[in-house]
Amino acid sequence: MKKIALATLLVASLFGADHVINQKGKTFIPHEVTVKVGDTLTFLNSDPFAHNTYTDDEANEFDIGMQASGTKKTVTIKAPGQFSVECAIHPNMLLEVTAK
Ligand SMILES: [Cu+2]
Repeated sequence: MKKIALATLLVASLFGADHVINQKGKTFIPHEVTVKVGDTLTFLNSDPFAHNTYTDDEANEFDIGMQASGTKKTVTIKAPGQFSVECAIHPNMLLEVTAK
């Protein structure tokens, strides 16, 4: 499974753009992003505590789990649409994604 995930990541990095979303002060920076299918979102945690970023969007569903301070996690955009990304720990955090 790890090899498949790595291969997916490599393909995405070859053909899609990466968009870095910082998490700082319990805020996604930027708080909205427009991407293409195949692009990646890299979530950087610049806060001194954990976040748990996820979306319930059916086509692009992901839950990166507990993300420690100072770490990065990357997800790939799989389908077009508009959806919200939230944090399971901090309900006021909101990122609006438009995927084309
Ligand atoms: Cu959070």
